[in-house]
Amino acid sequence: MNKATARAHPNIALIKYWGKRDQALFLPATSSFSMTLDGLSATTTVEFSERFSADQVELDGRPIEGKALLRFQMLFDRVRALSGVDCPVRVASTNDFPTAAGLASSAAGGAALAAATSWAAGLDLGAHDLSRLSRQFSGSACRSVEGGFCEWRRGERPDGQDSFAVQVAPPAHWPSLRMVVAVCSGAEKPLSSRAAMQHSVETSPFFAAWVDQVPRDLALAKEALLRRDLGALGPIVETNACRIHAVALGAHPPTFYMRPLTIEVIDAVQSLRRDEGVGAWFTLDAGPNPVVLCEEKDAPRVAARLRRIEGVERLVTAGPGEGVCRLDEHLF
Ligand code: 2P0
Repeated sequence: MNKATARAHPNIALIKYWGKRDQALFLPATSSFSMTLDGLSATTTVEFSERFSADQVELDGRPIEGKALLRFQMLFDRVRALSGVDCPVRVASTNDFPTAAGLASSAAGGAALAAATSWAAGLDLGAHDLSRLSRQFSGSACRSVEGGFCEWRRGERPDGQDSFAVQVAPPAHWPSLRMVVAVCSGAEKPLSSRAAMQHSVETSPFFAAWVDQVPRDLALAKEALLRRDLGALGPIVETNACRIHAVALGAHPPTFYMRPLTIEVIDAVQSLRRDEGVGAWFTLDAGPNPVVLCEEKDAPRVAARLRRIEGVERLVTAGPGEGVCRLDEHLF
C-alpha cells in the first residue's frame, strides 16, 4: 500500500535561521541550532494512488490550493523522481498548536510531510537525506527530522548537498531543559518568515553583521549546551533572538513581530531573573509569542508568573522531544 503516516515535533531555534544564500534551494546564509520539542506535534498521512485525479492537500481540514499547493507539489515531484512512483497524491495533516503564529508549525509539518511522502513512495531515506528533503519544503523543517538538539549546517556547496541538520545531542542529554511557550496571539502573522527574511537580506544594512556574528553565537551556544550550562546558554539565546529582530527592524520598510503583550512577557522574564534569581531566558521567533528557556524545576514558577499577565492565551511547557516517527494509524 502506498500510504504512510508520520508524526513530527516543532523545533525552536536557540540560534536562529534568518536569511537565505539561495532561495530556490532553501540554502541558509548561516547555520542554526535548535531544540526539538516534545508534546506539540504535526501528524501527516500521505497516499499515492491512481484513484486520485490530481494532487490534493488538506491542512487541519482546509484544502490547499493555487500557489500554496505548488510548494507541496515540488516536494511530491522530488519524491516521484527519486522513487519512480508516478501517480497523484493525497495528503491530510493536522497540527495540535496554532499555525503561522511563530510556533514553527511549518517545521513540524514539513518534517512529517517529507517523511510520510518518502515512506508512502517506498523510499527508505536516512536522517540526513530526509533532512535535505524537508529543507526544501521549509528550511527550519530540516531541524525537526531528528530529536533533541540539532544543528542545521549552512553548507558551502552551491547544490546544497552539504546543507542539512545533524543531531548535536539526543533528548536524553538534557532531559530537564524546558521551553515555556507563551501564546500571546494565535492569529496569523502579517508577513511570513520567508518573505520577511528575504526582505531583511535585501534591505537591512544589519544583515551583513548578522551573518558575521552567527558563527560565534553558535559555537558558544553549542559548547554551553554540551556542558549543560544554562547560565551560559541562556544569555546567548536571548541575544541571538534579539538580533534577528534588530535585523528585521532595520529593513525598509521595517518588519515588526512584537506586540505589546510580547514586551510584557519579556519584561516578566527579565524581572524573574533579576529580582527573583530564576534562571529563565527568552527567545522569540518571527511572531509575537516568546518562548522561555529554563530548567524543569523552575518551569512552574515561570508559567505561574506569565499566567498572571492578562492576554496570555495559553502556556505550553515542553522538554526535548524525539525526531520524526512512523504511525500505523492513518488520518484517512
Ligand atoms: C528559525 N525562523 O530558525 C527562524 C527564526 C523564524 C525565526 O525558520 O522560507 O518557515 O520556509 O525556509 O523555515 C522560519 O522560517 O522559512 C524560521 P522558509 P521558515 O526557526
